[in-house]
Amino acid sequence: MNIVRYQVLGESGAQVGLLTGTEVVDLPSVPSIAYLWRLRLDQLRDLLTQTATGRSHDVAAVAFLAPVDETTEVWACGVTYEVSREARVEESERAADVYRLVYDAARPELFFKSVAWRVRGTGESIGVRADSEVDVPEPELALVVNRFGEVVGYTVCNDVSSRTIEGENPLYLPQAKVFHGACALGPGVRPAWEVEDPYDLDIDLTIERDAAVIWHGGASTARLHRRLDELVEYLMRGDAHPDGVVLSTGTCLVPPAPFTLHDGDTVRITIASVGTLTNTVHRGFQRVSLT
Ligand code: DO4
Ligand code: MG
Repeated sequence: MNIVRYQVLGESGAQVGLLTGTEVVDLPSVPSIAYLWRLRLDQLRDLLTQTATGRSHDVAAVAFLAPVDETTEVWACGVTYEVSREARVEESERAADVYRLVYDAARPELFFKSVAWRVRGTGESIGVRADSEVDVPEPELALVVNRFGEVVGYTVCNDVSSRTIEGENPLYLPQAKVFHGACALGPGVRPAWEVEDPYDLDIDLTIERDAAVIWHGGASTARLHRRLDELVEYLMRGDAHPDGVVLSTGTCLVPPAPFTLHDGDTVRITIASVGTLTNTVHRGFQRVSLT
């Protein structure tokens, strides 16, 4: 079962429901997905198993939206896998030590990634900056954390990043990480109680160009250098997240330079037991209509 945000094709407005197999069922009493992250874990579990459901739809009749809304923010962790540490050391000649140091430091690297309205869902485009030459997807397991700091679910995050800008100076990190189309989440949220072991999930990244696979890699959350509860604890210790928060746990796959994403590439990330997030790349600023 996945908790999903979606729009029924031909209708307006986002809805929250449950995806099982190829069927999506409305949760008419749930006004937003953030509403669920204001509940305690046991209350959420009761609600999802006992609440009355509404209309059902075939997946072909809905468009999935990013599973984040209202004031829920997306945060991310950095350099939580050896692969990420080595990639940053290699790209940043003058400041390589900061990445070596943070990998072993008690305090993890955490950074703000996105407000809800900017996040792209599966099937939507992701962006790469026009002023960057080397741009990569970062496939990551993301934790959905409720307002009480409990992990209530898991989703897939693409922490799209500019290696050009990040490699120039670590102080440019916000520009390398936060821009139009830089964050995608989805397709839904797998409840925490359905994921047996979050430290043993295969992560698979496939990038296609002109209908051919041009990069493919696989890894596992077993290589995570930190505990998930430790990452959540650092995120919650200095701040409140009244609508819950999504915390992406860092990348274990970085396509090596000179690989860069091109306009029109398709990026597919699959995390076992969680789902598959698929997005097409758009280079440069693409205006969105704000409603
Ligand atoms: O330190 C820069 C960001 C690292 C990151 O996003 C990652 O390791 O996934
Ligand atoms: Mg990352």
